Amino acid sequence: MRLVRLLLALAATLLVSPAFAQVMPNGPVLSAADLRASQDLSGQWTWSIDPYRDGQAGFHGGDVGEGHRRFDDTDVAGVRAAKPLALYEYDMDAASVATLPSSWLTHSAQMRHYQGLVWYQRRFDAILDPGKRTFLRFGAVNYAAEVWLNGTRLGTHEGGFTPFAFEVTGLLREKGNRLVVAADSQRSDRDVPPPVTDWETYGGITRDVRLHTVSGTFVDDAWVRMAADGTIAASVRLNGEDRANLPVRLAIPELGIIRTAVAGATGEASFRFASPKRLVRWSPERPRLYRVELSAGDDRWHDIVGFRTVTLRGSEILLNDRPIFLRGISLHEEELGAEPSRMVLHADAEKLLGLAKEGLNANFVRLAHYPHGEAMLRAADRLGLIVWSEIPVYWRIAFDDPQVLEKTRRMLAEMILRDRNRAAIAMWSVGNETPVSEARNGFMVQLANDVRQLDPDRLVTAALLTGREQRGEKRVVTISDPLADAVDILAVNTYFGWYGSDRLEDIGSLVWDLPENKPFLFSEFGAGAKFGLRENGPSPGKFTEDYQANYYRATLAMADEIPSLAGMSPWILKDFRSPRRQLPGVQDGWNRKGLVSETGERKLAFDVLAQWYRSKAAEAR
Ligand code: GCB
Repeated sequence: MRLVRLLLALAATLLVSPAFAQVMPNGPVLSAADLRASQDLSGQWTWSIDPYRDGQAGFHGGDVGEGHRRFDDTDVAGVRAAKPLALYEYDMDAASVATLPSSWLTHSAQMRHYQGLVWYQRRFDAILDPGKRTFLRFGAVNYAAEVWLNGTRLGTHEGGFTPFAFEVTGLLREKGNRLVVAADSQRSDRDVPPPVTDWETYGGITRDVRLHTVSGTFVDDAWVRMAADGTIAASVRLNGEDRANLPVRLAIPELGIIRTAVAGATGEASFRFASPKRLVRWSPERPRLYRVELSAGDDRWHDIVGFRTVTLRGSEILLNDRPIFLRGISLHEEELGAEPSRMVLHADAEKLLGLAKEGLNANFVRLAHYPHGEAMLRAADRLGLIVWSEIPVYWRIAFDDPQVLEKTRRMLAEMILRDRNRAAIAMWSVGNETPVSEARNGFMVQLANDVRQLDPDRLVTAALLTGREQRGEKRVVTISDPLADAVDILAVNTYFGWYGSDRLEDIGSLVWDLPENKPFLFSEFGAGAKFGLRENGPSPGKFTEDYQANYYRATLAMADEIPSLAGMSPWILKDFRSPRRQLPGVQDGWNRKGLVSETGERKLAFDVLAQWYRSKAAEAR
């Protein structure tokens, strides 16, 4: 028995030890894939629902090519013309057409609330390039995907917000390739996020699908950054048979930098050098970006990268060695408009982030509650917004299941590997409001350790849990979460005056008792308001713009009294779809805590926060 206990204890230490093997993406990384030349497979796809999932197995069995298997490379109309008795109960070539990427929610009225399996098919021609390798990369498929090309199964991916790729060299033909994707939005309590969240599940192929043709050996993973000590560093991993001992050249033309390193036996090369004097560091005021180029063999890679440091000094966050107060706002990945479809293209991202930056005087965004698309991260880099990026470890997930931990670690790695060249990102969050238990603590500490391994120059955070206690006359709020020890930045969501029975006039007297050695953020606070619902008078009711504005005034007054407060990201920029919010005439399927409505009209509280941020910005100058 003692031995068993000992072994269990050992297993537990291994589980949270940083030395424990990193979980990595299953396929290639394809860093900065969005800047590589590619064949864009966006556009017209056919789709077909499959609520009973029999398109996967096919229940007729029997003759090859007959039945239900929607991934088969079969010209159904052709076979039926030649064999009138052949039985098919699908024809992907003749199915309805939709323009991707986009969630299926807007494909037709019937799809608005569909959850389950949908088949998608894209036919395309390809240029075959002997000697080169081709990868099929998906920006995101929500929630799970299984993929076939010309009848060959390429594999699966789980997790609705991170990219994945398959090598398809040798599987393509010049004409009429048939790419089939089974996209399944159904989640169980073993999935991440769990089935119930406070946002819309936008099922489907929600980000770009592209074919990348690269040379036999190519730059797969390239991490270029300014390290915390101010030096410039790059870590490169080549993929391909000729990778060993291959020279890798790094250039930053605008800075006159050219360096060469030779890859080791497994294709890894690294660079580290002092930052040149004339380098302009990235900041919200001056979001300077540089083109960074790598070449290895025949491969040419580039990314557009900013250089800055993010460090801590006690309870202060330092950007480029200077304290910064994070004037933030949270947002979901949902475009402005009455019928969003999680189709956040560059213009949509710029509109949303422009509202934050220009409208609110923000310098920070919390991209909740999952990794947003590359368009959003690129826009944050360009516009100068510091980013909190997170994985959908939300509320209660199956913390005691090792397989859930494994897939969550993979999601975390996929997020970090995709985005670690984005200067905008200052911190990775490992979760939101997860209820404390032994299993959860170990799970979350493992994630925090993974972040430190994959990206030691950034900060780790999570939205933690608070507790409240009466100490004499004082009503005290504390952080009642053991995860506080494992993160660099303490953050909590607070809704006093919205949820619970506190009156707005009382929240100013709450005392926050916080550890002084770490910065503290309000990762959320907010109140619902329906745009246009006004109630002047001494005590406006909930869901009025007036109540929301008063709530912001009271919460900001409380914030003014917290010395270690290093920033905030109130909840939320824009009203967002949430199926659990159904108060008729007020919510109608929307979480109304936006500072603007779903179509962008500003509520009163927008100006309250904008003014407060304006004075914060003035103080900092
Ligand atoms: C929270 C959650 C967020 C919800 C929000 C709300 O604490 O983190 O996802 O949408 O509260 O509106 O209740």
